[in-house]
Amino acid sequence: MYSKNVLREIDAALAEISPAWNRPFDGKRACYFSAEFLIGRVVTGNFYNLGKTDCLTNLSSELEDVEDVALGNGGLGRLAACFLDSAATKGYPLDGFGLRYHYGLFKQGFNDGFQTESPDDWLKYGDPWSIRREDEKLQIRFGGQTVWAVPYDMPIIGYGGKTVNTLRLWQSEPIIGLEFSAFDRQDYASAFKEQNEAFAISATLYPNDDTDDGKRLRLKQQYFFSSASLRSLFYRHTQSGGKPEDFAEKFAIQLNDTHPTVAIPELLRILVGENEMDFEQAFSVAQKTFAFTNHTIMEEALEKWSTELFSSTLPDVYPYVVMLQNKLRRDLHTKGIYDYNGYNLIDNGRVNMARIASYVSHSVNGVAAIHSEILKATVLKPWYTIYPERFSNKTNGITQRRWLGLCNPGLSKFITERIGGDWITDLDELKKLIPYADDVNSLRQLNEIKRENKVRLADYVRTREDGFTLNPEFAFNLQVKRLHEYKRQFLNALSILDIYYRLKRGEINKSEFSPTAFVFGAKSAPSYRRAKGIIKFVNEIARTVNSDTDVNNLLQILFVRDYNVSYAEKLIPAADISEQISTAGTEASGTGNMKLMLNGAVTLGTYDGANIEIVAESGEENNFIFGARVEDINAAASSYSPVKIYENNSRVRKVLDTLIDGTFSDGGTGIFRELFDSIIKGASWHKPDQYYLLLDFEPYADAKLRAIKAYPDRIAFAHMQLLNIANAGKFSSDRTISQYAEEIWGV
Ligand code: 26V
Repeated sequence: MYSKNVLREIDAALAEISPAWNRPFDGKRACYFSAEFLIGRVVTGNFYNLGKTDCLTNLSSELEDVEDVALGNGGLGRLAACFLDSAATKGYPLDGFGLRYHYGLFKQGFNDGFQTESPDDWLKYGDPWSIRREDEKLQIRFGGQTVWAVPYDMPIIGYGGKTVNTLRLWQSEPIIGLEFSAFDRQDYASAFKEQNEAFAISATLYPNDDTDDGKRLRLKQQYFFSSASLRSLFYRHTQSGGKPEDFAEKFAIQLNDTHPTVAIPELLRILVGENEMDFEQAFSVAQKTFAFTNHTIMEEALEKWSTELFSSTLPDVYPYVVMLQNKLRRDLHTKGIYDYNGYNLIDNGRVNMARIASYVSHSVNGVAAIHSEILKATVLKPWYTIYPERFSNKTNGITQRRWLGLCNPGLSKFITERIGGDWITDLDELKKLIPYADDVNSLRQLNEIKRENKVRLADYVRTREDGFTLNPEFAFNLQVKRLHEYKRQFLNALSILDIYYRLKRGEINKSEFSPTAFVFGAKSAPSYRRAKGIIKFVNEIARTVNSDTDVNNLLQILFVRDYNVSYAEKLIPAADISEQISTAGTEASGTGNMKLMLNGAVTLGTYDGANIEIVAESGEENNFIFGARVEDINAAASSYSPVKIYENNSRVRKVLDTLIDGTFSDGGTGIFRELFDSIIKGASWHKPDQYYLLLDFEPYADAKLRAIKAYPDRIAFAHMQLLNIANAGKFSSDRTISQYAEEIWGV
């Protein structure tokens, strides 16, 4: 909800930025095509960037009532939002293009510890930042269906307000004229059916970020926004006198994962089919236009569409996929390659989107150093073999405006008092904090700021989590991210249970153990059974431990409800320990790890994704790194036997058995037995313990205890925390976006 005061300030802000937003620009622009933008509260970010910090303080409680814009699932969508902020701040001409979902990511509730979902009706109280551009709407055709694509433009305001870029989100609407005939015939059923089918295209964000379910509606969404975006750019280009063959000189298009990759054959269709360009030239224009970022190596998430589905949904586009496939074979022949394995764009009756993107782009990148190497060595190896010059790494980043300036005013002030305020637009400035890591007064102050953030969080949690009272004297251990087996929240849960039983058995001395609150935040895809089982398991452990007076002066466990960007802004500034425990080689980068580092949490993590670069910057001695590396896992794989570990390790047995011995109840769903089996037995579609929880169990438990035992030396711990903050400069998305702009887009 927007209060009158907030709306008045928004109007003032819109008036203030209007000249910058409408300023004509005729250089090259970069375009970020993304199915997701996970922005959070637009109003707070804009007030911050416009320097309206007085509004942020004076209207803070009214701003709490404003809905998040949650048009994304997790890391990929949030990265898109950080990039927009950074580009506008650095003055790069970068616009975002995506879908205006009527419902964003579902809101999460709990019922008896199980996740429930309800719709995110974010438009209920209006969308004061967006402008509907009625005059720029377009018709989009799918086989037999035609719908309107109506653009809504949102200003993206850089810090200081000098550059204002645009986020253009497309909304689908029925073409009413077509349906009047049905009404005339009094054929209401078919008239409404057409209407609903048109609205359906942009109605909801798909909440799974784990499996490619190959649904027709999702392909329609992808084509809908990709085609509309491309055509609006092409129209702008030719209207201002540009020639079709010069398109790539005016626009660089970054494909955020494969979701917008259908833009590639669509551009070929526009150039060849509508502008009579020859195919080879069109290919060259497309290749100069597009660049591709991969965000996951998880096989299940790599998009492949059945040719039947693709060609029936997009009959005008499919022929260009076939033409690409034919050209690819010719290209391979000139290179002397006749084995198409790993290359076929249409493979086994399926259109492989990552291959199309790798073929028709001039740039392919991963999102952290290790991930980019894994891409070259595995998933995209054939493409790296023939086009090595295309491949590069662009380590992710986060915007320090939202993830420090806005969410942690106490720490921001601490920093600015010591090194000035230039870090807001130049995060490498934080290095100047290094000397303060040995200044006891500063470290005491840092601890005091953490404490205040914990108190603030505890107040918030009390109102949001049915009176649950976090103890701000505890160390706060945080694992916040989407729920996935590869991220291993289950391992975290098992390790907490292990600590609990060892405390009770006296194996861990209570007087040596420092009180710790374990906080989880995560949404599971609604159809992801095991992930939902893990949520229930954590909630069951929490109920037992929190009510056990033997230990509840030492342990607290909380799974927060409906973790989202705004909740993250409260949780992250209060964290001491950042759990980043994915199986080595599975987390492409992670970006929550960077937010936590920047807010002074030490990393308890594996050698995976950007964790590797994080500890390279801040020092292994200032973090708690453990477990198998990618090479270790590859070496262990063939002989790995979780059953043996289970049989030989009584601690492992004790905690795993709670799933099947009645210690905890899964409400008769059988999901706890399934979780147990996923480790011990496997299933038809996976090996037992495919994410190597038991392999890392002991090293993890040890590292965790070391971190917990380090906490009571508050000065030594704050020293590590301050060195994490001081060395976080690399992880600004300002750095990342400059690399994209200079090394890929040429803007
Ligand atoms: C995947 C899929 C698969 C098909 C069905 C719909 C759907 C929707 C979203 C996704 C996203 C998966 C990719 C993703 O979010 N990757 C994350 O990207 C972050 C930013 O680069 C990175 O930090 C995380 O490590 C990575 O998991």
